[in-house]
Amino acid sequence: MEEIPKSHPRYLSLMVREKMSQAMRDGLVHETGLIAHGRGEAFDYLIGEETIPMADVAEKVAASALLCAENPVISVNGNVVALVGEDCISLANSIPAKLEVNLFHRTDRRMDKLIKELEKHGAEKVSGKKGDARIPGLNHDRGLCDKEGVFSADVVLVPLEDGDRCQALKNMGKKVIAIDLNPLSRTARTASITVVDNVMRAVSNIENWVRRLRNMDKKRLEDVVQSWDNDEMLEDVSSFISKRLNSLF
Ligand code: PTJ
Repeated sequence: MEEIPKSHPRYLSLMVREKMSQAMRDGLVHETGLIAHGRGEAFDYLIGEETIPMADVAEKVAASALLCAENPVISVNGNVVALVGEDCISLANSIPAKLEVNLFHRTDRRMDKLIKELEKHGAEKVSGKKGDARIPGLNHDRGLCDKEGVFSADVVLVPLEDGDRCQALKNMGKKVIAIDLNPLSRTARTASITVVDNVMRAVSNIENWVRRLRNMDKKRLEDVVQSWDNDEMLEDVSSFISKRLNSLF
């Protein structure tokens, strides 16, 4: 890795970029994943690089939905494994939920590498390799998933999803929780619950909520999920960003 002086004002962000570019050289992250990361950085800048109140509430609702689920699955791709693979394993264990690798740019080689990477960090069972089911309406490889994993899930957490797959999963009747820093993306607008936060903060914060809510009455958790208005939250995020920008100039 390139030497980055700790005194650099953007030290953390530069370290994350180094991590992503190394993960690309290792074959975990697809090269276009770096572009997606840059877009994420830009939106993170706009919200102030911290978990905003609307995201914290969405993380609470996401935790409630995951705790109420019969068959929850966390679907991960290259960027997510590179940035927060360990956090995803920890969250999956705490719910408990299944972990599945689903790729936009799917090759056997990347599937193997990503599954191995998660296993190296302690994941016991990672699905996705079989690809014995297909999400209806998605002809491309990104429609492939495991019958016992994403295909049969009732609630799917998809950090960094693409809009088409998010819609297709919803068409299957699933509750989709997306983590996406871009509140304008199709994914953000399509998901049942959108967390407008960086996966590097969001996944561990969802787990904090899981721990806090674990013993709450299931009916109350279901009420929290039922009363969630995703469109209203997205409007609040957009006015938060406008006000923040106006206050800076
Ligand atoms: O590993 P693969 O083959 O599945 O490919 C993954 C990528 C990311 C390349 C693929 O899913 C893709 O092209 O994604 P998009 O459509 O560019 O969407 C990425 C979205 O994630 C954008 O809306 C970004 O703003 C957002 N994003 C990027 N980094 C983060 C993020 N959201 C939360 N946290 C981040 N760190």
